[in-house]
Amino acid sequence: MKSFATLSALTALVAQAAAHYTFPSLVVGGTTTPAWVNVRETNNFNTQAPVTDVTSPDFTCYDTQTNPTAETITVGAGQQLGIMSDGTIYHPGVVNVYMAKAPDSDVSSYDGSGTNWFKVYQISAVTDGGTSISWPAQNLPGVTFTLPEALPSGQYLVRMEAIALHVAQTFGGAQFYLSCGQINVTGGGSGTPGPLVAIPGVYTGYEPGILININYPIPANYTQPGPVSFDVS
Ligand SMILES: *[C@@H]1O[C@H](CO)[C@@H](O)[C@H](O)[C@H]1NC(C)=O
Ligand SMILES: *[C@@H]1O[C@H](CO)[C@@H](O)[C@H](O)[C@H]1NC(C)=O
Ligand SMILES: [Cu+2]
Repeated sequence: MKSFATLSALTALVAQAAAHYTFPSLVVGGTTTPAWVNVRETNNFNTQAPVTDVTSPDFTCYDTQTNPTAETITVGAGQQLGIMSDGTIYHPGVVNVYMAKAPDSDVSSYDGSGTNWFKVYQISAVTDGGTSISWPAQNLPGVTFTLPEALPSGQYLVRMEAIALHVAQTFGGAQFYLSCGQINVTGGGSGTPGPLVAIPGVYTGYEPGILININYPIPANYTQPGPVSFDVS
């Protein structure tokens, strides 16, 4: 009896580990950085458990217990930046990447507070009026995007957010897998990034793209959570 219970617990753990993920690495100049060097170590670094409360202090960078120190890596504006998981983005859902410029220009001492965040990249759902819905981010190992050329030079937090929607039909059911990297943007432009939001604050949890039954009825359309991306033009 006892060993059966232990085995069940173990099986559940393994299934959970396979299903969850973290985002511990960046990709700069084609090289993937080691885990938790340029990304702040998150509370779930060994459980991979998601954040489900969009108002929690952990919704910013999920690092309230790890007290992390990360190194800042330099990337040119207009260059590609990747953010990699420790497996794949296993669950159906969508991705947002936000950035925030360190107010005192030193990102290592910036906790991400304030209305400083703007979106730079997203991967949404593909819908066709209710016959099917698909999730282009699902099963990707990570994401890669181009840093806007108009981005002013300086130090930024880069926050990866993968929203898993497989049990999002009840409030608090959406699972947020997130982490923050530290980058030093060089050769930047003179754009004014925006619209700016605070994190937490950007979502209530009641958005149609967060509180959603993705299975039935098949959603006819999908509204990506958060502001529009910073216009790179
Ligand atoms: C950011 O890049 C500038 C320009 O190359 C450099 O002078 C500075 O030391 C870098 N800062 C960090 C924290 O990497
Ligand atoms: C689909 O569009 C309607 C009308 O704009 C909107 O009310 C609804 O919230 C959208 N559904 C989703 C899942 O975004
Ligand atoms: Cu999972």
